[in-house]
Amino acid sequence: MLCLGRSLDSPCTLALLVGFQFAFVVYFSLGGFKGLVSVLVRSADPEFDYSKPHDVYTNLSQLGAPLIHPETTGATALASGREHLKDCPDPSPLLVGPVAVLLSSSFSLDQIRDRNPLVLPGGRYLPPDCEPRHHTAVIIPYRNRQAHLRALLYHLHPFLQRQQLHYGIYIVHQMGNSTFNRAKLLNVGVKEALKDGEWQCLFLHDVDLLPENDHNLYVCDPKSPKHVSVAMDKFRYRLPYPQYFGGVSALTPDQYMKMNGFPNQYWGWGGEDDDIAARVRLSGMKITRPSVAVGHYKMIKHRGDRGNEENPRSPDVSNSDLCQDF
Ligand code: UD2
Ligand code: MN
Repeated sequence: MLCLGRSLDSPCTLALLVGFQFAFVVYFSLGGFKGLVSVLVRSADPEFDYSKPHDVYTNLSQLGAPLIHPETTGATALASGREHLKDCPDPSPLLVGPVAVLLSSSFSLDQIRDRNPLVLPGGRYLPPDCEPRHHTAVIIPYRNRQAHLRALLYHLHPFLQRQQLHYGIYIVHQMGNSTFNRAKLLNVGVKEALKDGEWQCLFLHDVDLLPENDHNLYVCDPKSPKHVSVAMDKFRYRLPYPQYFGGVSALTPDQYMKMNGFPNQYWGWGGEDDDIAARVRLSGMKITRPSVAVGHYKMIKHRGDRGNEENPRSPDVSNSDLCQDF
Protein backbone atom coordinates (compact mmCIF):
# COMPACT_ATOMS: atom_id res chain seq x y z
CA MET A 1 0.00 0.00 0.00
CA LEU A 2 1.15 3.49 -0.85
CA CYS A 3 0.82 4.75 2.73
CA LEU A 4 3.03 2.02 4.31
CA GLY A 5 6.40 3.17 5.46
CA ARG A 6 5.44 6.83 5.57
CA SER A 7 5.49 8.87 8.77
CA LEU A 8 2.39 9.31 10.98
CA ASP A 9 1.86 12.93 10.01
CA SER A 10 1.65 12.20 6.30
CA PRO A 11 -1.61 13.28 4.57
CA CYS A 12 -2.31 9.65 3.72
CA THR A 13 -2.29 8.50 7.39
CA LEU A 14 -4.43 11.49 8.28
CA ALA A 15 -6.96 10.52 5.60
CA LEU A 16 -7.05 6.97 6.97
CA LEU A 17 -7.66 8.24 10.51
CA VAL A 18 -10.47 10.51 9.35
CA GLY A 19 -11.93 7.57 7.41
CA PHE A 20 -11.92 5.34 10.53
CA GLN A 21 -13.47 8.09 12.60
CA PHE A 22 -16.24 8.50 10.02
CA ALA A 23 -16.89 4.73 9.99
CA PHE A 24 -17.19 4.73 13.82
CA VAL A 25 -19.69 7.59 13.77
CA VAL A 26 -21.81 5.79 11.14
CA TYR A 27 -21.57 2.49 13.09
CA PHE A 28 -22.84 3.96 16.37
CA SER A 29 -25.45 6.24 14.79
CA LEU A 30 -26.99 3.09 13.22
CA GLY A 31 -27.26 1.52 16.68
CA GLY A 32 -24.07 -0.56 16.70
CA PHE A 33 -23.86 -4.08 15.28
CA LYS A 34 -27.62 -4.75 15.28
CA GLY A 35 -28.38 -1.55 13.41
CA LEU A 36 -25.67 -2.23 10.88
CA VAL A 37 -27.01 -5.74 10.24
CA SER A 38 -30.56 -4.43 9.83
CA VAL A 39 -29.35 -1.95 7.20
CA LEU A 40 -27.22 -4.45 5.31
CA VAL A 41 -29.59 -7.44 5.54
CA ARG A 42 -33.18 -6.84 4.48
CA SER A 43 -35.56 -7.95 7.22
CA ALA A 44 -37.79 -10.94 6.43
CA ASP A 45 -40.55 -9.49 8.61
CA PRO A 46 -43.73 -8.60 6.75
CA GLU A 47 -44.61 -4.95 6.44
CA PHE A 48 -48.10 -3.69 7.18
CA ASP A 49 -49.78 -0.41 6.41
CA TYR A 50 -51.42 0.64 9.67
CA SER A 51 -52.76 3.83 8.10
CA LYS A 52 -55.49 1.84 6.28
CA PRO A 53 -56.90 -0.62 8.81
CA HIS A 54 -59.81 -2.95 8.03
CA ASP A 55 -63.01 -3.11 10.00
CA VAL A 56 -62.54 -5.77 12.68
CA TYR A 57 -65.72 -7.56 11.47
CA THR A 58 -64.34 -7.99 7.90
CA ASN A 59 -64.80 -11.51 6.40
CA LEU A 60 -66.96 -12.74 9.26
CA SER A 61 -69.80 -13.59 6.86
CA GLN A 62 -67.44 -16.14 5.23
CA LEU A 63 -67.17 -18.26 8.35
CA GLY A 64 -69.92 -20.66 7.27
CA ALA A 65 -73.08 -21.84 8.94
CA PRO A 66 -72.93 -23.46 12.37
CA LEU A 67 -73.04 -27.24 12.28
CA ILE A 68 -74.37 -27.37 15.80
CA HIS A 69 -77.15 -25.59 17.58
CA PRO A 70 -75.73 -22.44 19.21
CA GLU A 71 -77.25 -23.36 22.59
CA THR A 72 -75.33 -26.65 22.88
CA THR A 73 -72.09 -26.43 24.82
CA GLY A 74 -71.20 -30.01 25.81
CA ALA A 75 -68.05 -31.59 24.42
CA THR A 76 -69.98 -34.42 22.74
CA ALA A 77 -72.32 -31.94 21.10
CA LEU A 78 -69.30 -29.98 19.86
CA ALA A 79 -67.81 -33.13 18.36
CA SER A 80 -70.98 -34.45 16.75
CA GLY A 81 -71.32 -33.94 13.01
CA ARG A 82 -67.70 -32.83 12.66
CA GLU A 83 -66.06 -36.19 11.92
CA HIS A 84 -65.57 -35.48 8.21
CA LEU A 85 -64.15 -32.01 8.51
CA LYS A 86 -60.72 -31.25 7.06
CA ASP A 87 -58.04 -29.41 9.00
CA CYS A 88 -58.37 -25.63 8.81
CA PRO A 89 -56.03 -24.11 6.22
CA ASP A 90 -52.73 -22.74 7.46
CA PRO A 91 -52.63 -19.74 7.40
CA SER A 92 -56.28 -18.80 7.67
CA PRO A 93 -57.46 -17.27 4.37
CA LEU A 94 -59.68 -14.88 6.34
CA LEU A 95 -56.86 -12.77 7.81
CA VAL A 96 -56.73 -9.13 6.77
CA GLY A 97 -53.75 -7.64 8.66
CA PRO A 98 -54.23 -4.29 10.45
CA VAL A 99 -57.68 -3.78 11.95
CA ALA A 100 -59.29 -0.62 13.27
CA VAL A 101 -59.69 -0.38 17.04
CA LEU A 102 -62.68 1.21 18.77
CA LEU A 103 -61.32 2.25 22.13
CA SER A 104 -64.75 2.89 23.57
CA SER A 105 -67.56 0.56 22.63
CA SER A 106 -71.13 1.73 22.73
CA PHE A 107 -72.27 -1.86 22.21
CA SER A 108 -74.02 -3.75 24.99
CA LEU A 109 -73.09 -7.37 25.73
CA ASP A 110 -76.34 -8.43 23.99
CA GLN A 111 -75.39 -6.49 20.88
CA ILE A 112 -71.90 -8.01 20.87
CA ARG A 113 -73.48 -11.48 21.10
CA ASP A 114 -75.78 -10.65 18.17
CA ARG A 115 -72.84 -9.56 16.02
CA ASN A 116 -71.08 -12.86 16.75
CA PRO A 117 -73.79 -15.48 16.17
CA LEU A 118 -71.32 -18.40 15.98
CA VAL A 119 -69.90 -17.80 19.44
CA LEU A 120 -71.32 -20.30 21.93
CA PRO A 121 -72.48 -19.48 25.45
CA GLY A 122 -69.47 -19.14 27.75
CA GLY A 123 -67.50 -17.26 25.08
CA ARG A 124 -66.48 -20.42 23.22
CA TYR A 125 -65.94 -20.81 19.50
CA LEU A 126 -65.17 -23.67 17.14
CA PRO A 127 -64.77 -23.09 13.37
CA PRO A 128 -67.94 -24.51 11.78
CA ASP A 129 -66.42 -25.87 8.57
CA CYS A 130 -62.91 -27.07 9.44
CA GLU A 131 -61.02 -28.80 12.22
CA PRO A 132 -59.04 -26.17 14.15
CA ARG A 133 -55.27 -26.60 14.52
CA HIS A 134 -55.11 -24.64 17.76
CA HIS A 135 -57.02 -24.63 21.06
CA THR A 136 -56.54 -21.42 23.03
CA ALA A 137 -57.97 -20.19 26.32
CA VAL A 138 -57.85 -16.40 26.76
CA ILE A 139 -57.72 -15.54 30.48
CA ILE A 140 -58.53 -11.99 31.59
CA PRO A 141 -57.97 -10.76 35.18
CA TYR A 142 -60.87 -8.45 35.90
CA ARG A 143 -62.65 -6.11 38.26
CA ASN A 144 -64.80 -3.05 37.67
CA ARG A 145 -63.79 -2.35 34.04
CA GLN A 146 -67.17 -2.82 32.30
CA ALA A 147 -66.46 -0.38 29.48
CA HIS A 148 -63.04 -1.92 28.78
CA LEU A 149 -64.49 -5.42 28.82
CA ARG A 150 -67.17 -4.50 26.28
CA ALA A 151 -64.57 -2.86 24.00
CA LEU A 152 -62.33 -5.95 24.26
CA LEU A 153 -65.08 -8.51 23.62
CA TYR A 154 -66.46 -6.51 20.68
CA HIS A 155 -62.97 -6.56 19.16
CA LEU A 156 -61.54 -9.94 20.18
CA HIS A 157 -64.39 -12.23 19.09
CA PRO A 158 -64.24 -11.38 15.36
CA PHE A 159 -60.43 -11.10 15.58
CA LEU A 160 -60.09 -14.68 16.88
CA GLN A 161 -62.78 -16.17 14.65
CA ARG A 162 -60.86 -14.97 11.59
CA GLN A 163 -57.85 -16.91 12.89
CA GLN A 164 -59.98 -20.10 12.77
CA LEU A 165 -59.05 -21.15 16.28
CA HIS A 166 -60.95 -23.16 18.80
CA TYR A 167 -61.01 -20.66 21.65
CA GLY A 168 -62.68 -19.77 24.93
CA ILE A 169 -62.56 -16.45 26.78
CA TYR A 170 -62.45 -16.64 30.59
CA ILE A 171 -63.04 -13.50 32.66
CA VAL A 172 -61.63 -14.03 36.15
CA HIS A 173 -63.45 -11.61 38.41
CA GLN A 174 -62.04 -10.55 41.79
CA MET A 175 -65.04 -10.00 44.08
CA GLY A 176 -65.21 -7.36 46.81
CA ASN A 177 -63.03 -4.31 47.46
CA SER A 178 -59.85 -5.87 48.79
CA THR A 179 -56.53 -5.18 47.06
CA PHE A 180 -56.36 -6.47 43.48
CA ASN A 181 -54.03 -9.36 42.68
CA ARG A 182 -53.53 -9.81 38.95
CA ALA A 183 -51.11 -12.77 39.03
CA LYS A 184 -53.22 -14.72 41.52
CA LEU A 185 -56.28 -14.18 39.33
CA LEU A 186 -54.30 -15.56 36.39
CA ASN A 187 -53.46 -18.68 38.45
CA VAL A 188 -57.16 -19.14 39.23
CA GLY A 189 -58.02 -18.63 35.56
CA VAL A 190 -55.50 -21.21 34.36
CA LYS A 191 -56.76 -23.78 36.86
CA GLU A 192 -60.41 -23.25 35.96
CA ALA A 193 -59.78 -23.14 32.20
CA LEU A 194 -57.86 -26.42 32.33
CA LYS A 195 -60.70 -28.05 34.27
CA ASP A 196 -63.07 -26.80 31.61
CA GLY A 197 -61.34 -27.81 28.38
CA GLU A 198 -58.26 -29.38 26.84
CA TRP A 199 -56.56 -26.12 25.97
CA GLN A 200 -53.12 -26.26 24.35
CA CYS A 201 -52.42 -22.62 24.90
CA LEU A 202 -53.12 -20.11 27.68
CA PHE A 203 -53.30 -16.44 26.68
CA LEU A 204 -52.99 -14.11 29.69
CA HIS A 205 -54.60 -10.88 28.64
CA ASP A 206 -55.12 -7.42 30.16
CA VAL A 207 -58.68 -6.23 29.66
CA ASP A 208 -57.62 -2.88 28.19
CA LEU A 209 -55.36 -4.09 25.35
CA LEU A 210 -56.73 -4.40 21.83
CA PRO A 211 -54.66 -6.20 19.17
CA GLU A 212 -54.27 -4.26 15.92
CA ASN A 213 -53.18 -6.98 13.49
CA ASP A 214 -54.83 -10.39 13.02
CA HIS A 215 -51.55 -11.90 11.79
CA ASN A 216 -50.64 -11.79 15.47
CA LEU A 217 -51.88 -15.34 15.99
CA TYR A 218 -53.29 -16.28 19.38
CA VAL A 219 -51.33 -19.54 19.45
CA CYS A 220 -48.45 -20.68 21.67
CA ASP A 221 -44.84 -21.37 20.81
CA PRO A 222 -44.29 -24.98 21.93
CA LYS A 223 -40.60 -24.22 22.64
CA SER A 224 -40.85 -21.09 24.82
CA PRO A 225 -43.24 -18.83 26.72
CA LYS A 226 -44.25 -15.98 24.46
CA HIS A 227 -44.57 -12.32 25.30
CA VAL A 228 -47.12 -11.03 22.80
CA SER A 229 -47.86 -7.33 23.37
CA VAL A 230 -44.47 -6.19 22.10
CA ALA A 231 -45.48 -2.92 20.43
CA MET A 232 -48.06 -0.82 22.27
CA ASP A 233 -49.14 2.71 21.48
CA LYS A 234 -48.55 3.42 25.20
CA PHE A 235 -44.81 2.81 24.68
CA ARG A 236 -44.67 4.30 21.18
CA TYR A 237 -44.75 0.83 19.63
CA ARG A 238 -41.52 -0.37 21.23
CA LEU A 239 -40.60 -2.70 24.06
CA PRO A 240 -40.14 -0.46 27.12
CA TYR A 241 -37.24 -2.65 28.40
CA PRO A 242 -35.76 -6.00 27.32
CA GLN A 243 -37.23 -8.19 30.08
CA TYR A 244 -40.71 -6.62 29.85
CA PHE A 245 -43.46 -9.28 30.14
CA GLY A 246 -46.60 -7.20 30.88
CA GLY A 247 -49.85 -6.93 28.95
CA VAL A 248 -50.44 -10.09 26.91
CA SER A 249 -48.44 -13.31 27.13
CA ALA A 250 -48.94 -16.92 26.07
CA LEU A 251 -47.83 -20.21 27.62
CA THR A 252 -48.59 -23.86 27.04
CA PRO A 253 -49.90 -25.68 30.13
CA ASP A 254 -46.52 -27.50 30.27
CA GLN A 255 -44.56 -24.24 30.28
CA TYR A 256 -46.87 -22.92 33.00
CA MET A 257 -46.25 -26.01 35.16
CA LYS A 258 -42.50 -25.92 34.51
CA MET A 259 -42.25 -22.40 35.95
CA ASN A 260 -44.53 -23.33 38.83
CA GLY A 261 -47.28 -20.92 37.84
CA PHE A 262 -47.36 -17.25 38.77
CA PRO A 263 -46.58 -15.60 42.11
CA ASN A 264 -49.53 -15.21 44.49
CA GLN A 265 -47.99 -12.57 46.74
CA TYR A 266 -48.19 -9.43 44.59
CA TRP A 267 -51.09 -7.41 46.04
CA GLY A 268 -51.68 -4.13 44.19
CA TRP A 269 -50.19 -2.68 41.04
CA GLY A 270 -46.80 -3.63 39.63
CA GLY A 271 -43.92 -6.06 39.94
CA GLU A 272 -45.74 -9.29 39.15
CA ASP A 273 -44.95 -9.09 35.41
CA ASP A 274 -41.20 -8.81 36.08
CA ASP A 275 -41.44 -11.67 38.58
CA ILE A 276 -43.15 -13.82 35.94
CA ALA A 277 -40.36 -13.03 33.45
CA ALA A 278 -37.79 -13.97 36.13
CA ARG A 279 -39.59 -17.27 36.73
CA VAL A 280 -39.37 -18.08 33.03
CA ARG A 281 -35.60 -17.58 33.15
CA LEU A 282 -35.12 -19.38 36.50
CA SER A 283 -36.91 -22.43 35.13
CA GLY A 284 -34.48 -22.57 32.22
CA MET A 285 -36.75 -21.24 29.49
CA LYS A 286 -36.37 -18.28 27.16
CA ILE A 287 -38.92 -15.67 26.20
CA THR A 288 -39.94 -15.54 22.57
CA ARG A 289 -41.79 -12.65 20.88
CA PRO A 290 -43.67 -12.00 17.65
CA SER A 291 -42.20 -9.34 15.39
CA VAL A 292 -42.88 -5.71 16.23
CA ALA A 293 -44.60 -5.46 12.82
CA VAL A 294 -47.46 -7.74 13.95
CA GLY A 295 -47.41 -7.29 17.74
CA HIS A 296 -49.23 -3.92 17.67
CA TYR A 297 -51.70 -3.11 20.46
CA LYS A 298 -53.68 -0.09 21.56
CA MET A 299 -54.25 0.36 25.27
CA ILE A 300 -57.44 2.06 26.45
CA LYS A 301 -56.30 5.06 28.50
CA HIS A 302 -57.20 4.82 32.16
CA ARG A 303 -56.27 6.03 35.62
CA GLY A 304 -55.11 3.77 38.43
CA ASP A 305 -57.96 1.82 40.02
CA ARG A 306 -59.12 2.09 43.60
CA GLY A 307 -57.99 -1.12 45.28
CA ASN A 308 -55.02 -1.55 42.94
CA GLU A 309 -52.64 1.01 44.41
CA GLU A 310 -48.96 0.56 43.68
CA ASN A 311 -47.46 -2.37 45.51
CA PRO A 312 -45.16 -0.60 48.03
CA ARG A 313 -42.59 -3.37 48.17
CA SER A 314 -41.93 -5.94 45.51
CA PRO A 315 -41.62 -9.38 47.05
CA ASP A 316 -38.18 -10.96 46.53
CA VAL A 317 -37.81 -13.24 43.60
CA SER A 318 -36.08 -16.30 44.90
CA ASN A 319 -36.19 -20.01 44.48
CA SER A 320 -38.28 -20.29 47.62
CA ASP A 321 -40.98 -18.36 45.77
CA LEU A 322 -41.04 -21.06 43.16
CA CYS A 323 -43.12 -23.33 45.34
CA GLN A 324 -46.78 -24.22 45.23
CA ASP A 325 -48.01 -20.94 43.83
CA PHE A 326 -50.78 -22.37 41.76
C1 UD2 B 1 -49.30 -2.83 33.36
C2 UD2 B 1 -49.18 -4.12 32.53
C3 UD2 B 1 -49.99 -5.22 33.21
C4 UD2 B 1 -49.55 -5.42 34.64
C5 UD2 B 1 -49.62 -4.10 35.38
C6 UD2 B 1 -49.02 -4.15 36.76
C7 UD2 B 1 -49.08 -3.09 30.36
C8 UD2 B 1 -49.79 -2.85 29.09
N1 UD2 B 1 -49.74 -3.85 31.25
O1 UD2 B 1 -50.64 -2.44 33.22
O2 UD2 B 1 -49.89 -6.44 32.48
O3 UD2 B 1 -48.26 -5.97 34.68
O4 UD2 B 1 -48.90 -3.07 34.69
O5 UD2 B 1 -49.81 -4.87 37.63
O6 UD2 B 1 -47.95 -2.68 30.55
N2 UD2 B 1 -57.46 -4.87 36.41
C9 UD2 B 1 -58.85 -4.80 36.56
N3 UD2 B 1 -59.40 -4.02 37.56
C10 UD2 B 1 -58.63 -3.31 38.38
C11 UD2 B 1 -57.23 -3.36 38.24
C12 UD2 B 1 -56.67 -4.14 37.24
O7 UD2 B 1 -59.59 -5.44 35.81
O8 UD2 B 1 -59.19 -2.62 39.27
C13 UD2 B 1 -56.86 -5.79 35.44
C14 UD2 B 1 -57.15 -5.41 34.00
O9 UD2 B 1 -57.18 -6.57 33.21
C15 UD2 B 1 -55.95 -4.55 33.68
C16 UD2 B 1 -54.83 -5.33 34.37
O10 UD2 B 1 -55.44 -5.81 35.58
O11 UD2 B 1 -55.75 -4.41 32.30
C17 UD2 B 1 -53.55 -4.52 34.68
O12 UD2 B 1 -53.85 -3.38 35.47
P1 UD2 B 1 -53.73 -1.87 34.92
O13 UD2 B 1 -54.33 -1.83 33.56
O14 UD2 B 1 -54.30 -0.95 35.92
O15 UD2 B 1 -52.19 -1.63 34.88
P2 UD2 B 1 -51.26 -1.06 33.69
O16 UD2 B 1 -52.04 -0.52 32.56
O17 UD2 B 1 -50.23 -0.19 34.27
MN1 MN C 1 -53.80 -0.99 31.67
